[in-house]
Amino acid sequence: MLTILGRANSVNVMKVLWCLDELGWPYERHDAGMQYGVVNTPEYRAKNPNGRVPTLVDGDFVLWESNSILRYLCLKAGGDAGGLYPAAPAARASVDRWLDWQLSIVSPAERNLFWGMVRTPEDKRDYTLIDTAVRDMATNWAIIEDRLGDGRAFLEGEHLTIADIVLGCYARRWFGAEVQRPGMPELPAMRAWYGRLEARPGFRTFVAPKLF
Ligand SMILES: N[C@@H](CCC(=O)N[C@@H](CS)C(=O)NCC(=O)O)C(=O)O
Repeated sequence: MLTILGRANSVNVMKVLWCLDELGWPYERHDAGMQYGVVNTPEYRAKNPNGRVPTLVDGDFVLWESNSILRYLCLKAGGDAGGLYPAAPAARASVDRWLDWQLSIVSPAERNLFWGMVRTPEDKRDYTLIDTAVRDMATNWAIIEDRLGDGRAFLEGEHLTIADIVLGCYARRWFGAEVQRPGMPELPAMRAWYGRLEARPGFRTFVAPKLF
């Protein structure tokens, strides 16, 4: 049995739960992180020295970094993981590029928007930081808008891949009522793609619920 350690309201845990849902695999999840603690215990740190979530435990194998966990699950599924992770080198690298982009560009740019609007009381918010994040993310989402502008259904073509799962979790935060700010651009192709993600049961169960 696979075990996921991590609170369900973490964007990085959401990715993994949605991917497991797409694969249709059973697993256990145990709360850890933020209000649940656990991550600073010696037992947890022995598994994940960063004290972050998620951590995957698969028998004797322990893995941290959510995007690496997604890749591992798909490799374990074999082949192209039902289309989630294409096997041909160029197609796979193309998916991987979006995962790396999320980690290197999107996540740092988006952090102050999410933390400012969702995890900070209104009277303590720094709207300069929040609106800088809005502008930076508008630049990033313009790349996605352009990518989807040729009418493709998903980021890598006609099939959902783990690139859509990873960026779909951040799109949920962007489109959510919780973070709306003046000056957010219309992104019609991205909204249509987002509508296709909302139709996935794994998205509805693990990603759509109210942010907190
Ligand atoms: N790059 C890591 C980031 C992990 C991370 O920062 N997780 C956050 C939650 S999204 C965390 O553990 N925060 C501290 C906590 O929950 O206690 C990954 O993708 O797994």
